[in-house]
Amino acid sequence: GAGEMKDGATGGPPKWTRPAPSLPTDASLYAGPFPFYRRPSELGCFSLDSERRYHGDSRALRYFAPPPAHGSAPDFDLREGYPERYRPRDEETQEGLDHLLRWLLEHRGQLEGGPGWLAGAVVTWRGHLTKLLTTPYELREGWQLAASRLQGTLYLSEVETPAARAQRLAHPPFLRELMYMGYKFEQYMCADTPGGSPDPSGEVNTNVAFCSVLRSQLGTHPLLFSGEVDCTDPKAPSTQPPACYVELKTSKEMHSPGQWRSFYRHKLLKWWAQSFLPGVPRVVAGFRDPEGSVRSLRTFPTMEMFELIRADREGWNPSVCMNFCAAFLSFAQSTVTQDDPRLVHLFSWEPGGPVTVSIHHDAPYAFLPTWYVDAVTQ
Ligand code: 0WD
Ligand code: CA
Repeated sequence: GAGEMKDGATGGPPKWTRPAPSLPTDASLYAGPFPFYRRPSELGCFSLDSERRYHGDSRALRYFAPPPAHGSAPDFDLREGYPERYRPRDEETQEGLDHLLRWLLEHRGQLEGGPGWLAGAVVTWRGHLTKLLTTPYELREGWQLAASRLQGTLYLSEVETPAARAQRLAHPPFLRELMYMGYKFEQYMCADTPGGSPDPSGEVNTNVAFCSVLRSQLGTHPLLFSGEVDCTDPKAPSTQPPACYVELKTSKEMHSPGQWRSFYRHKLLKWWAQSFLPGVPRVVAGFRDPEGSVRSLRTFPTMEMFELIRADREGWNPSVCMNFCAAFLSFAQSTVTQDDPRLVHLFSWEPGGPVTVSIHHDAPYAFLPTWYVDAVTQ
């Protein structure tokens, strides 16, 4: 683009310098028709076990086992077992894209889309894309995404911001318990076998994860991403993933229209973005009372969430989310021009400002592991 005129304080001739590239995030700039988004298809999956070891199969997949629909109201004590039966994942271990890269290394020879498909794609976690989708509406938490290009493919890996790290280390005990409660809800709602019954007597170990690997495309950007899936519904109309997957959430019970409004404006946006990306068709929410017991369940079909906020002038719009994400991917693709796994373009965003870029070499920002780089470059 055109340069910016810089007037030297010492006088003399004006110098033309290139403005630092940045991307605005104002929602008003991204209104307009919903962009092309290819129906997500599952390419494969992997599991992480109770010691966070990788397995190239679905052993960690659980089965949706809700209480009978016409029975009595649920009464799931989400605090039960805390803290003695809680095995939280070590969050100091920054895994970056490692598990996804391991899957990719083992499957890159059999990818659909034809030769060269991967070279034109963006590879990342679903959770990173969720943050991009919600950016035009986010007022509190910024993010940083590290980007590197290798053999054409653009890899995006989140970097914990200093503010997020400080917040995590200062987590008050009640927040740790609240995190536990989310996982405990999964234990009340899932069985280990299709048609089995939940067993809430065991440990809650958040090292365990089942991850789906998906292919999609946003606008002109082919995508390969992976996301953690809570469970599959053996009774779903379609048993074909991702249509059989169910996302589980907990939230506070609501009592007034104002509380529902606020829930639709803020939480439902995040739930929609997270499940829409991989094509997970429904979110089942458990609403907990002040004592931490789930007293009611409600299913939110992903494709119906926007209806709940459409009439709200201060609500969110899926088109804005997707158009912004597409604009970010174009911005990243045109910013990262060099193919070099040791070069990192760090995209940073804080609420109220634009996305900015800084350039780094090697540690601590480089995130593509040598075992991966060496294997794909031979
Ligand atoms: O290294 C990193 N910077 C990150 C790693 C950031 C985000 C996620 N991850 C890991 C997760 O642990 C997970 O195994 O990547 C895997 C897949 O992530 P995703 O599906 O892309 O992440 P996201 O959509 O943000 O979260 C999905 C679920 C969460 O469900 P809820 O209902 O809470 O949104 O993954 C779980 C959690 O169940 N999860 C985590 N579990 C343990 N530790 C974490 C975490 N830090 N983050 C998400
Ligand atoms: Ca969940």
